[in-house]
Amino acid sequence: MLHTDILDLLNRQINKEFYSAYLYLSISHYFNSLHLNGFEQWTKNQAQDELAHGLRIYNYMLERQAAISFDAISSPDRQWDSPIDAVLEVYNHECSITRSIHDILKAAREHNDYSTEVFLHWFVTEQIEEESMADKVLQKLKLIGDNGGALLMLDDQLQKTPPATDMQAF
Ligand code: OFO
Repeated sequence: MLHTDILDLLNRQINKEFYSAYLYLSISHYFNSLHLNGFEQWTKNQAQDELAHGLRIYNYMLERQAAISFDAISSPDRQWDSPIDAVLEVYNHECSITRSIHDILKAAREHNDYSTEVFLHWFVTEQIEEESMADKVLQKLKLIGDNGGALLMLDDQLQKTPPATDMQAF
């Protein structure tokens, strides 16, 4: 039986993961409007990954016979001033998700919930990757500045990024 603190945090995390999917999809839509199809594909793949993250927690909670709540998912922004602003939002968002995962891990430790602690290890590792990828794109955009040709080259590179694989587990 999950402690009520853990139950609440995991339910909130499902909501955050689905919000993340919404956010990535909204950013993907923004990139579509700019005809930056590599950025569009990258963020669409990320949206799929986020759905898989939410489902991963959902399945864990089912296994633990925990009560699952389905709270409303907030609307993400729909417009950004520039590609760099959109990617900065991705990066900041991933950092906030990392903090959120760490908070659940901390609570699991406080309540001696070893199962949840082990379950969360996958997410801790995943967040390193998510932050790092967003940061790499962000740093490249900073270097690119107003150089349209270089932006198209990065777009092309992102087009070749392999699709999300997390979803395959479900
Ligand atoms: Fe679920 O990792 Fe991004 O937000």
